[in-house]
Amino acid sequence: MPDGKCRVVVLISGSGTNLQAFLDAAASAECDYTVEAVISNKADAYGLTRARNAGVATDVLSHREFSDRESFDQAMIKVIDGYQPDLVILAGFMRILTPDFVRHYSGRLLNIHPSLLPKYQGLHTHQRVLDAGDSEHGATVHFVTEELDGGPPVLQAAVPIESGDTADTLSQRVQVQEHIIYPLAASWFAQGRLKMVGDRAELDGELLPRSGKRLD
Ligand code: NHR
Ligand code: GAR
Repeated sequence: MPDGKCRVVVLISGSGTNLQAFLDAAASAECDYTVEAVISNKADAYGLTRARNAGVATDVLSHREFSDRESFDQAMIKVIDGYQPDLVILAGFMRILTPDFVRHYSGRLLNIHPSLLPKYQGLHTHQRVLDAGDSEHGATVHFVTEELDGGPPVLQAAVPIESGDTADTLSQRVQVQEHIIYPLAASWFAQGRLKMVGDRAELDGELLPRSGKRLD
């Protein structure tokens, strides 16, 4: 990054609407990052089509072709590092990553999780929020550490829960926010303003709250 733009590699497993938000942002000349490659563990992920349409390199690495998580992750590291990324983005990437992988990219690995962390770590967050009768929900961008969904939060946005919401309507409302906060957090990183310091995120030299900065 000292010279030129921040090089981003995006990992996906599915439809890639968050990936699309990055591709759209990176298409602007003022953007501080470039999407160098999109890597999927699923050959039929629609996000691969989004990448090809944007002229971005793609790779598919199926976890099914590896005997264990360690060998899959080591193969991923080889492919990812071929693009010399400054930042690696998980965008609906659905495989838990090994400690070795996470350490290799420590401080330059971000995820977006569909809940107001630290609430609702893990899967099926929208249904769990409805079952609990909460009045708000949201999404959180966080640095990835060995602790699943437990790395330092950076930025979160909340949405109200409305009567009649289903997991589907709620997930659509949350995704609108995801597409705003994720490219924003990446641009902070690309500008050198966002860092992981120990178990906290730091923006412009100041520690962020333990649940990250809240976008209103
Ligand atoms: N890896 C580490 N080490 N730490 C995190 O915080 C991670 C991670 C890998 C992915 C995304 C995460 C989410 O935002 C993420 C964060 C998948 C699972 C999961 O259980 C859990 C959390 C997340 C993503 N995956 C199953 C597995 O066995 C497979 C599920 C499937 O294929 O549908 O890997 O929620
Ligand atoms: C996003 O809503 C993201 O928060 C969530 O998957 C969706 C991916 O959508 N991530 C997880 O649930 C991780 N376990 P996308 O492929 O359209 O960006």
